[in-house]
Amino acid sequence: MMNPLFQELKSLLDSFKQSRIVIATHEDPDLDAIGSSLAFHFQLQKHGFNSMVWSADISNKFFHFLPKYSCIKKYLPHDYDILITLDASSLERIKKYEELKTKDDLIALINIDHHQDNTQFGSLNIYQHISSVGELSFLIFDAFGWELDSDIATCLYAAISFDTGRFQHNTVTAQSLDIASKLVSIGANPCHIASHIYDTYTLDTLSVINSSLNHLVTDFQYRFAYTILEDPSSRCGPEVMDLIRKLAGIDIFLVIRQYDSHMVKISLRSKTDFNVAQFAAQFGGGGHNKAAGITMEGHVQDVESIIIKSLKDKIK
Ligand SMILES: [Mn+2]
Repeated sequence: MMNPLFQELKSLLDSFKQSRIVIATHEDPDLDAIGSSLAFHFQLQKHGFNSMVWSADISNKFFHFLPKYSCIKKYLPHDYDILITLDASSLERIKKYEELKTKDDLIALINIDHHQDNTQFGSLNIYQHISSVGELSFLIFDAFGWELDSDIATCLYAAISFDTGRFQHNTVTAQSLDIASKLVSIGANPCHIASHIYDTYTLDTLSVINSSLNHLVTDFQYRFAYTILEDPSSRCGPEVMDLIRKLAGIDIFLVIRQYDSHMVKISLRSKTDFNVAQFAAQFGGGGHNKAAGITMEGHVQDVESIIIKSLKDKIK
């Protein structure tokens, strides 16, 4: 028997075959966000729907390996009937969400996500505690009997492998690997995809990493470590986090990054039961137990003292 929420989505789509569908995802979208959005778009088109992917701030040039990547639109169409959000824990997480039609003006707002702090903002909410929206999308397509092609498989594989840190995070299950294996047999190329995701450093990237390592602060008593990226033009937060979290004897990692002249972004990772999403929530942030983020106004130095003091209080 089909999962009742999947069934509800299927019935809804079947009842509104002529509807115009917009697919949206969170700001500063990652590969789970974009890969899942494209996969949904391709499936909807194959099944006769009028769909499009909208992202007001799509910019990452490393996503170009994704099939038909350039079909993503930066501008919302004048009108549409159904909104599908993917990988967004709240509507506010979507860049320019103010421009979106509200639930009441739509046939449906379908919220598909895997963040534990999802606010259930949709008229239909499909949440699963699962590795990625890529994995969840596979389950939905599978339940619908919607066959995958190699483009869709590539998008979903990229989404899953990215959100699991190359199948290393504790969210990886036998099911994740089973799905990844199926995606590869349909045409996803793990080597090709991994190389496009990870072999992308420039000399600038290496220089930012170098300086962030030089400024690494470690506290082996409280078992946390962090570094600061002061230059807003350096967009290497994930690369720096990837590296510092390999440090043994530390459980909690932070990258505090000046995002623009007045905004700071903080990434948090935990290797223990310390819940970084809960910690982030007190500063208006959120995410998962082991990976979360905070956005705060101010300068990195001010934010640093507030966050680190609060972190130490919490760990105590
Ligand atoms: Mn995700």
